[in-house]
Order: sequence, then structure tokens, then C-alpha cells
Amino acid sequence: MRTQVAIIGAGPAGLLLGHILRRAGVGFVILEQKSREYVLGRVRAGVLEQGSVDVLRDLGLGADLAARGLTHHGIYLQYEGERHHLDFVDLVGRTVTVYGQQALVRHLLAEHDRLGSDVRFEVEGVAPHAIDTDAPYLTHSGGERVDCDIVVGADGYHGVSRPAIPGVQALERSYPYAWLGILADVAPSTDDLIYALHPDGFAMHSMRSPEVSRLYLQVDPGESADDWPDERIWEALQTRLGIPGWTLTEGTISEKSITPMRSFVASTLEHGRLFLAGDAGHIVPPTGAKGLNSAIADVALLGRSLVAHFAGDDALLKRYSGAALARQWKVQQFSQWMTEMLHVHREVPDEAARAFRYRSQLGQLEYTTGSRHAQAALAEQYAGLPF
Ligand code: FAS
Ligand code: PHB
Repeated sequence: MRTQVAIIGAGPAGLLLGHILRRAGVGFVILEQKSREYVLGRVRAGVLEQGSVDVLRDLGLGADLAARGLTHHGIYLQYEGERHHLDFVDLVGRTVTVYGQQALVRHLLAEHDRLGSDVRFEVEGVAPHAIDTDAPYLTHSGGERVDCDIVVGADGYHGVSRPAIPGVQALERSYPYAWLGILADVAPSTDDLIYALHPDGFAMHSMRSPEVSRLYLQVDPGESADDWPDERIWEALQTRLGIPGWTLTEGTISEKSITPMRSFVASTLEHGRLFLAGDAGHIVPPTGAKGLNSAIADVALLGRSLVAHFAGDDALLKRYSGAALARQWKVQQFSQWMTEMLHVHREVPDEAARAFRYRSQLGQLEYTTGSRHAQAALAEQYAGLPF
């Protein structure tokens, strides 16, 4: 078959890019290795920056957001039994919206189905070819060849597109902890998200709806969800999130998963006619709620660039990789700062050094919650830098 843009991956990046191209009348196909059910079943990110909400609304995807999205005016930072609210509207005039990645993927896929987009699931062995010529193409185990003008790798951290770039480097670091995330069928016990540093470890209270809570616990990287029966999870959440006069209401846990913590940025998001977007090009630890938002930021820029390309103007496309990576490195430093401030660093071997590190983190939190300037800097980055 022949099309204009061949997209590898039907995660949020691939599906949103397809939506942008379709609105501009640019032909595309999306090839996804997993099943539709698997893609729809993944529970991941939960918070959209103001810029992401604006992009989705401008693309006609605002109805579901308006119906399900929960507008939040800020977050709580908690440490040493104190909970401090940062009011983003007061600080920087912006809000964030709690809207699960699952809801976004579901809505995007429903739109593609409604409009008859060519989104194919369970396509194995996808491989890009001739990406440094003006006639790139994909092949896959089904024996088909997909000729196209542009290939987009929206295939995540473990995809095939980044390795197809000769000499691409991955600048990365890992963290000595992971997150155990749960979905619980219980109304959230808080209005805004709570990020808590506790001597036992980090904990966070988020949500998906007025009836469903999303909570996270810092665990050691080698642990599995099997090591954490429900009782142990709730006991740890009560310990790490509890403060006098506040109750964490428990409920049935419907989903449990462990997310490793890593930071990674590819040295380039392009090679010839191949462009990377989303996790294929970069990963952040979820503490700053930037993974999904970075994918949306990439795709908003790449989509506009590709539409201009097919209209005969390559100026934006030539700038895509540099512009997307410049924004990503600002996101990386914020995610790293939030992560290192809010997690217990048990990996530090020496007890005195460990105690110093923890007390220094408390100093960061005390300064941040005590300074309007520091709060504004956090708010500006959490609510989202300009696209
Ligand atoms: P995705 O990984 O979502 O999608 C890539 C798609 O490409 C997948 O469907 C995959 O099956 C497909 N694919 C891969 N290789 C392929 C091949 N060879 N052929 C065809 N298809 C292929 N972010 C947050 O902000 N907050 C969070 O709490 C959070 N939690 C996360 C938990 C987990 C377990 C993971 C993995 C990520 C989490 N993230 C979180 C980040 C996450 O939301 C990503 O940023 C987001 O999914 C990025 O979207 P995509 O770039 O589309 O990549
Ligand atoms: C979530 O709701 O899944 C979520 C929220 C904020 C984060 C990470 C995850 O920083």
C-alpha cells in the first residue's frame, strides 16, 4: 500500500498524530504491535498540563475532557506531618486537569473508528527501511510493504524506530527506586494531588474520577506487585500520607503495577524521513507528570510541521528535532528535581550521608513551600512550559 505518513505505534503519540493529520487531509496508517484491548487497557499517566488541554480542545477533542476531566488548581507538598498547598492559579494563573491516559487513548481511538482511520493492531515485525531516501517504507510480518513519504516512530521506549537511526545516542540515568501504582474503587480522600516525602518513602494520592483513586508508593526497583498484598499497600499509604485530622479512605484495589524510574533523551528525533515522537525519543520519571504531556507537545509540533511539509513548506520540519529536544531538556531537569526531592535515597550506603541527604531534601521542601518565588517556579513547570 502507499500512504503519506506511516506511524509506528498506537499509543497517545501515534493516535494523536493520526488525528492531526486526518483533520488536515494528510493520508496515514498506524501499525500497532499489541491488540486493541491491550492498548485500551493500559493504565498510565493521569495529569494534563494546561497546554495539553488547549491542544486537545483545539483539535476538537474537548468534549470528553470537559465531561471527564477534573480541573485542579494546584497540588499539595507534604513532609514531616505538614501538608502545604501550592495554588497554581494564584501563582501563575494556570490549572492542570486530571484526565487518565486511558481515557485519552479510548477517546482518540473512538474518533479514528468513527472517521474510518486505518489503525491496525497486532501487526508484528514492523521494520522501517530506506529512511535516508525520499522513498522510505515499512515492512511487517504480514508480508506487506507500506510505501510512504514520512515514517514516524511513536513506538515508545522499546520500539524499533530509534534504533533505526545510525549513531543515535541515548543520554540516560536510572533511579534507585520504582513506583507501585494502584487504582482503587474509592472516592479520593483529597481535592488536589498530594506528593509526600516520608522516612519510609515517597507516596502520592492522585485520582481518575470522583469514584476512582490512583495512588503510588515508592518501592525498591527489584520488587514486584506480588510483594505487595493489598493490606501492606494500604498500611504503607496510611503511614506515608497520614496527617492529624485527615483520613485516607481505603477501597478495593482494581489494578496494581510497578513502574521503573528512568530518564532518557535521544540525541536526535530525526534521521532522513524518520521522525520520533513521545517515549520513542525521551522518558521521564513520572514525579513531574511530564511523560504524556511531553508526547503531546512533540506531536503538536510534529503534526503542524508535517502538515506544512505536505503543503510545500519544510521550515518547521527542519526545526522539529531541535525545538522538541530543547523543550524536553527543561522537562527533564524539572522531573529529576521533583523526583530527587521527594524520594528516600536508601541507596546511599553511609548512614550519616543518608541522613544528610534526607535533611537536605527537607530543606528543599521547606524553602519551596516557604517562598512564593520557588512555588511559582514549580507551578510554572508543573502546569506546563509553552509548547
Ligand atoms: P507508548 O509507549 O504509550 O506507546 C507506544 C506504542 O507503540 C505502544 O502501544 C506499543 O505497543 C507500540 N509499539 C512498540 N514497539 C512497536 C513495534 N515494533 N511495532 C508496532 N508497535 C510498537 N507518565 C506520566 O506522566 N505519569 C505516569 O504516572 C506515568 N506512568 C507510566 C507507567 C508506565 C508503566 C509506563 C510505561 C509509562 C508511564 N508514563 C507516565 C509515561 C507514559 O504516560 C508515556 O509518556 C506515554 O505513554 C507516551 O506515549 P507514547 O509516546 O505514545 O508511547
Ligand atoms: C497519575 O494520576 O497517574 C499521576 C499524577 C501525577 C504524577 C504521576 C502520575 O506526577
